[in-house]
Amino acid sequence: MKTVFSKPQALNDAVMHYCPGCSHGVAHRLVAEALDHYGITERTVGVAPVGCAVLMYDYFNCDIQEAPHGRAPAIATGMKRSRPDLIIFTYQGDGDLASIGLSEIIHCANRGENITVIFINNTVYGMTGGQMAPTTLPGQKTTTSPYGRSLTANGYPMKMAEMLAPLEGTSYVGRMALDTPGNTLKARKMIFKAFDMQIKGMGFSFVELLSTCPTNWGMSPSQSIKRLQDELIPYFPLGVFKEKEVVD
Ligand SMILES: Cc1ncc(C[n+]2csc(CCOP(=O)(O)OP(=O)(O)O)c2C)c(N)n1
Ligand code: SF4
Repeated sequence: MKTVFSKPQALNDAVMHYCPGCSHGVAHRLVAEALDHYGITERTVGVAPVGCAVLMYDYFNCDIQEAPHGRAPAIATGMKRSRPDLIIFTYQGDGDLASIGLSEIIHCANRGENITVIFINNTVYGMTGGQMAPTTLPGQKTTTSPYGRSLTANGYPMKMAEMLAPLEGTSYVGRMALDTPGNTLKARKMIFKAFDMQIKGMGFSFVELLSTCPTNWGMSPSQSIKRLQDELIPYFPLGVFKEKEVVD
């Protein structure tokens, strides 16, 4: 019988701990498909965040290194500089990357470190109970903004892809949503491209994935997809913000 669909080889058979309807599992799969596609699992090291994906070492068949909160880009920098033959990616949430780790990610991108960053933007701190994140939308109620995010008190949501794209060190910057099959395939293409940039030595590549957190949004999985489409996508435009021309 011909196999038409299977689990990527870069993922093992462990049952994931993510909540029903959470995007982390889909994002893991897309990264694993990229590792399979380029045949790089054996020489890839992922850097895990502090956040719900802290346990990602349980799921990937490549090596995974844990990083303190927000410090994945610094750890990844050290690994890539000492072992440039390895493929290094970080996988970070919005609390991890855009709050405590904001300085790390900006300097890493600006230095043009030849690594790939997968950024999960679900507009909250998921693991710790749904606190306001830098990406929380105006008026969004969270456990630390019970009356809704106030622009006067809390400022504007961070648009990380738009912030990183103008930096000279970045080779590829894109944002996609994990809502429909069509957008998920576009996200897959972006993730493949980001790894391809690293393989070709083009410097820092970044893919932001608009994601769901049904548990902390207080919604069902299907309501969460609708919120992603109605509220997140209009605020965080989808697309490729930068793609450097590959030079041999
Ligand atoms: C130095 C430090 N500060 C705070 C924490 C607590 N903490 C653990 S996970 C987390 C938030 C993670 O949220 P996010 O990065 O958005 O990832 P998600 O869980 O939504 O995937 C925080 C604040 C910590 N572990 N270490
Ligand atoms: S708390 Fe949110 S981000 Fe964490 S596993 Fe559950 S749905 Fe996913």
